[in-house]
Amino acid sequence: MDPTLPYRSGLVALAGRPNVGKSTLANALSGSHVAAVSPRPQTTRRRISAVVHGDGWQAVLQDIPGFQTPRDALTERMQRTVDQTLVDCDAVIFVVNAAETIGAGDRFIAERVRTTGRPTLIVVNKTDAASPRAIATAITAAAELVPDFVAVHPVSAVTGDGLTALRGELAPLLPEGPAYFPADQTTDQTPDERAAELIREAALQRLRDEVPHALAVSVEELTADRGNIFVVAAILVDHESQKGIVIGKGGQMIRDIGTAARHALGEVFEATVHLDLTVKVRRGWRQDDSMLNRLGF
Ligand SMILES: Nc1nc2c(ncn2[C@@H]2O[C@H](COP(=O)(O)OP(=O)(O)O)[C@@H](O)[C@H]2O)c(=O)[nH]1
Ligand SMILES: [Mg+2]
Repeated sequence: MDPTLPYRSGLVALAGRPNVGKSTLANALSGSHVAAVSPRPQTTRRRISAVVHGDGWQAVLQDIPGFQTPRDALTERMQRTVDQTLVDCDAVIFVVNAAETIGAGDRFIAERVRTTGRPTLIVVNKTDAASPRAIATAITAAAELVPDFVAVHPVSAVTGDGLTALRGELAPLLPEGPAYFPADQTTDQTPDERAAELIREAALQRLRDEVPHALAVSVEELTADRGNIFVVAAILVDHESQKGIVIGKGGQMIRDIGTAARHALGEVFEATVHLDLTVKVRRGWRQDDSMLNRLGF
C-alpha cells in the first residue's frame, strides 16, 4: 500500500433479479462462503456483508434479497432491507444473467439502481453458461438499462472468469474511509447466523416447491472446544406436511441435509462438527413479529 494515499472503504450493494448469482458473486469476491446459494427463490433473506480486502481499500459487499412484492411480514421486512441498503450504499453492482433474456424484472431493478445516483458497475454473470452472442446481447441490454454505468464486466462467479478485472474496479468506486473489518474477517454475521445460513443452504439445495419459502433455521446452541464445534439447530417449517418432507422417507432427507451441513460447517469453522439437527413446526412464523425478531430479520 502507498502510505501517501488515503485508505478507501465503503458499502457496495449487489442488486439484481433473484437467481442471477449475487450471493455466488459475493462469496467468490470475498473468497469465503458467507452467503447461501441455491436455485430456490428466497435463498437470500437478509442483508449479508461480504468483505473484499484490497491493498489500501476494503469493499463491503451488501448481498441482499431479490426484489419482490411483499406478501407477508417476512417479505415486507426483506423488501425494507433492500430499499434501505440502496439508500445507504456508496456504489452499486447491478448483476444480470447472460444465460437469460434481460426482461421486466431487470428493468424494474435497474430503475431503482438509477435513482440511487451511485456509481454503478454492471456485471453480466454466468458467461460459462451462455454463448458469445448471448453475452453480447446481455451486455448491450444491461448497458441500456443503466446508461451512466462506470464499466461492464462479463464474468462467471462459478469458474472465476473475469473476477480479477472486476475486483480491480472496486477501489476507485469507494470514498475515503476507515477499515471497518479486520483483515481476517469476511462477514458481519455472528457464528450462530453463519451456521444457520449454511444449514439453510444445505436444506434449500435439496428441497423444492413450496418448502423453501416455509423454511427457517434457528441455531439454539453453538460452542467450540479444542478443534470441535457443537451445534444444536432446528429447521422450522410452517406445516406438519412440510415436516414430513424435510425428514423424508425413513429420515433420509434430514440425514442428507445434516451431512451436507456438517461438511460446510467444517470448512467454514475449520473444526470437527457435531450437529444435532431437528425439525419443528412453527405455524405462521412468517407472520409472527416476535419470531421474525428472534430469527434476526
Ligand atoms: N453456470 C453458472 N451458474 C451460476 C453462476 N453464478 C451463480 N450460479 C447459479 O445460479 C443459482 C443462483 O445463485 P445465487 O448466487 O443464489 O443467486 P442470487 O439469488 O442472485 O443470490 C445457483 O444455482 C448458482 O449455483 C455462474 O457464474 N455460472
Ligand atoms: Mg442470493
